[in-house]
Amino acid sequence: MNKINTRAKAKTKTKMKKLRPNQKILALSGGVGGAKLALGLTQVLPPEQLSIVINSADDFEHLGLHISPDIDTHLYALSNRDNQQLGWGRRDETWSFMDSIGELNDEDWFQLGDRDLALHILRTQRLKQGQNLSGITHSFAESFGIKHALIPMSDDPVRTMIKTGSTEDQPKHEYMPFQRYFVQHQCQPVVTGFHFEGVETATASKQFMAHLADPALAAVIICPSNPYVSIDPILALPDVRIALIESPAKVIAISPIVGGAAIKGPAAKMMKELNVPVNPAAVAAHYGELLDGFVIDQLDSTHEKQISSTGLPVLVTDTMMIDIDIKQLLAQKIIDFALSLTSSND
Ligand code: FO1
Repeated sequence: MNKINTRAKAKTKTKMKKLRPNQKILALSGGVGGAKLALGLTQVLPPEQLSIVINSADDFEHLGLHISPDIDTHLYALSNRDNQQLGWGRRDETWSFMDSIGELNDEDWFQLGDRDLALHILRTQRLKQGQNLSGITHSFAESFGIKHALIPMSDDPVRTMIKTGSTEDQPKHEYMPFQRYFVQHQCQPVVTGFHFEGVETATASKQFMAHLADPALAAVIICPSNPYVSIDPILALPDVRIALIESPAKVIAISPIVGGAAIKGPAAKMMKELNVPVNPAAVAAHYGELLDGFVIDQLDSTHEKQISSTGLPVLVTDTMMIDIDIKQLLAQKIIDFALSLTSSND
């Protein structure tokens, strides 16, 4: 090959930066959408290079049990135990416990499967014994053969409360606990705001803050979870937002809104009710100065200009994680995108 061709070839071949062995990545995740990308990331990065921080503000006490839905969704998704139809709970589940709860006319609006029950009972028992959510989650992950660190955002109680507006058939609720909104009322109430009870006095978990302070941290990936009720509780913890802004690590978010809708859950409905345009640009604006890069689906390529004109680099790609290969491919593209943003001497 003559000189010119070699030079031309060199120019076109974009220099793909590889994650150096000592560099680390932290994912911030919430419900189902987040867990899908988290799974893809675990297929691409070894445990020593990827940890996952999970929203714990969906937690609640129910039938005397401490339930941690987003943590459990990740425990199941990352150990191939998840119920792919429901998006939550376990596959091959049975519901004898719930049948008995129904027979006894007690609260059966929140479905607890017989297999799923074990996590809630053991978590409640261990919390009573003085263990914290981080330690309990670590031991569950180990028992399920999960090698990557699953880190609750906080070991202190933080509870997402939904502020609902009043409509003709719905009296004005000041605040409704998240699971009542999401499950009992099937996300029907009109949302006018959010409150993360306890977040001001909570602290981010030790492992979470240690990762944010780690000079080896190269990127923070905000997974495509609901910005309001899955990611904002994490960002609302004291010192988290400032740590992210000051960290040299590149902060990348993936839009959970594709083609004017959320893949799963109430994000789009909430945006409509909050008079926020239901598009990726509005999600990027929601995260604001925190971001170094933003990933949108090719369906929304028309929004690329609007976002990049604010100075925010945009990656347009296929973000519909329909199977494990796409999850893995998307994970790799996001990592490459994050590394492409680091200046050459990083
Ligand atoms: N979601 C539902 O829509 N209905 C349920 O009955 C339900 C039960 C449930 C039990 C355990 C668990 O870990 C999650 C469960 N979820 C249920 C999902 C849960 O409400 C959501 O995953 C999160 O809180 C939102 O991300």
